[in-house]
Amino acid sequence: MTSEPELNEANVAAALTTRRLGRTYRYAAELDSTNDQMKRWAAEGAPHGAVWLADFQSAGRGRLDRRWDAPPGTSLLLSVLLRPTDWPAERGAWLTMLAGLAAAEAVEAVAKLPARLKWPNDVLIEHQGQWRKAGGLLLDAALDGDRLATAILGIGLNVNVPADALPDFATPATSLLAAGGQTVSRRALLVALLARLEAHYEAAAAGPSPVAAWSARLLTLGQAVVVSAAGTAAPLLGVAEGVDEWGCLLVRDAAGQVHTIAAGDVTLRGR
Ligand code: BT5
Repeated sequence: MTSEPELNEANVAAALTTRRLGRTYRYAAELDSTNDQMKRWAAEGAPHGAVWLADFQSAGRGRLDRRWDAPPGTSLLLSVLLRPTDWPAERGAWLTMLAGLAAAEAVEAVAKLPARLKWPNDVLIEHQGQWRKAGGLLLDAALDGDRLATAILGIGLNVNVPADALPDFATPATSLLAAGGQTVSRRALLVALLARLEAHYEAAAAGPSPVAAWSARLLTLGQAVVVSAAGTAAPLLGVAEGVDEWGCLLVRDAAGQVHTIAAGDVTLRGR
């Protein structure tokens, strides 16, 4: 007898506490990429708050055509469709912040492990004294003129990935199991994640920017960093001094000049 999937439609519907997020829900044991499937579903009219979740992705994506790899049945791999009402395009950056906050809060509430964020889209958990990557966020936004039409928020979190199955990435990886030593309920984590995301989204839709709460969780700030930004030839060395309203990283170089980085990768120096 095969056991019933923990994250199938019926099991998730019975546990959800949200008003809209996850109320329309699709589960797949395996697919290519939840973000890619969600794009198709959005084009077919999926409503605000729809969630597509998979137990395994054969072509999970990071930014810039990088891969997101997770062994079957160990992780949270999902995409949330948001259809913001009258949001200016620049606010797209807020959505990655909201997802980062929600993911960190859900990890802390359910797994009881401290969580931080690394600019722009990593979720970090402390593992043997080192902050390691336990999750990543991928925003695919579509515009209608100068307004956001749809935003697909891809969220990958390493939950019960055994330590010896963690891939060897440039940024050291961990999972909640590897860091905390205990199996974590993926359903409880999903329910908490969607509840936090809904609360943050509704608060942001009503006005205030999430940037202060987000930057308070950013491990990157105050650190010496090396930034590889899209479109720049040489990496930038400096100190990450802060973020602006739209989530751009402000890096002061040795000559005292402040650079505003909209997209790129950051390595914390000396780590
Ligand atoms: C990200 O990209 O971190 C965004 C990852 C988003 C994944 C979710 S899963 C559900 C949804 N559907 C998708 O197809 N994607 C989203 P980036 O910052 O570019 O980081 C990618 C890099 O992270 C890779 O090049 C690897 O070095 C590393 N990596 C890949 N898988 C990882 C994992 N499971 N844990 C930690 N690091 C990983």
